[in-house]
Amino acid sequence: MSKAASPAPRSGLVTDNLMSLQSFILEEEARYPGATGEFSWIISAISLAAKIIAYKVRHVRLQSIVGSLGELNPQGEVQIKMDVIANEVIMRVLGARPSIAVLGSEEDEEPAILRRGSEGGKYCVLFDPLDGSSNLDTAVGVGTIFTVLRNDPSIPGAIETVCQRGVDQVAAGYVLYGSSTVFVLTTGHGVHMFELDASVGSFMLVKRNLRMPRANKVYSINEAYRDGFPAGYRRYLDWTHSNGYSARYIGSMVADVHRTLINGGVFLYPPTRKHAAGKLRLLYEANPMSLLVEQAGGASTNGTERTLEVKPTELHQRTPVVLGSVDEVKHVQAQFTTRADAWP
Ligand code: AHM
Ligand code: MG
Repeated sequence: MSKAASPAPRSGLVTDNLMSLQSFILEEEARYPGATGEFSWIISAISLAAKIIAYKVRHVRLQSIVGSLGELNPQGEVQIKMDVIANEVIMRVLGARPSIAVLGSEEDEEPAILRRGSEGGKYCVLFDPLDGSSNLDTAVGVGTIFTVLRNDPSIPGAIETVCQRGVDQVAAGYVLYGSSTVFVLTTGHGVHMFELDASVGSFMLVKRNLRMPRANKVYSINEAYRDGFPAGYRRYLDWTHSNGYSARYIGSMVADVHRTLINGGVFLYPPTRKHAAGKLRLLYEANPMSLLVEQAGGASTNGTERTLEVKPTELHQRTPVVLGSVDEVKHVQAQFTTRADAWP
């Protein structure tokens, strides 16, 4: 049904016809004559994985599957069992899609080559299967973050293939497993939000073209690390304290960025004593979130450069993160006059 033929919305309740993520992607794809549908299959696979993970996260305590396996991931952190399960679910669901060339995960040291370009591998997917999983013990929201990249068949190595700048992402998004399960997606034409309706088993569109507020006096940072932040971040915090700001920090990036997208404000993970280049990963955490934030009208920087323009050199590369409402990011940047203000 065309939009013009839609029934008139009842005031404040219905903003659009009911639409599932599946139909939304098909509609998007129809805008590109000659599209083969392969891209839609990837998003559909991610949404299937998200439904499986959402179910498992919800039952995590009942089934007593939270707990350390005692293994270390490539960053030297103890893996939590639910991370492994989420990773496995995404690998298996995406691995079955014939257009996927390379899969890269926070949980695996090396990206996995599934198909060469000559075998039909057109896309690469990088993801953090369960970000913030250490929060599962306390029932805090956790999430999956993903990015879809093109596979350049002329590049032989998997790492070189996936080390693409954020501006070249084909699509990016996250799934928040919170009080509801929310799927937020961009294919470079705005940001769209879906919620899992468990009764029909589908993600339903709840917000098309989400725009984030231009300003909101809220900052989100682990202030306990303050003494180890570069000078510009410390000055910024002093400035917020005398300018009527509030602090909100969950410690789960997907949940913190989701709140920032909806309410506005700024989310920061600066360089610290422990992590001189910041803790968060450029390719599958900062880049997808930066594309979403920019597509919603916000901004994202690593302190000296627009995050989406940084040329990565490694799959698990870390980066400082400052993202959120345009005016709030500017207030942070106003404190960076020399490089040493932003980097140790
Ligand atoms: P993880 O990938 O090990 O789960 O760590 C990433 C998480 C982010 O979700 C969150 O923004 C950050 O770590 C919180 O770190 P900290 O506890 O140092 O504030
Ligand atoms: Mg993570």
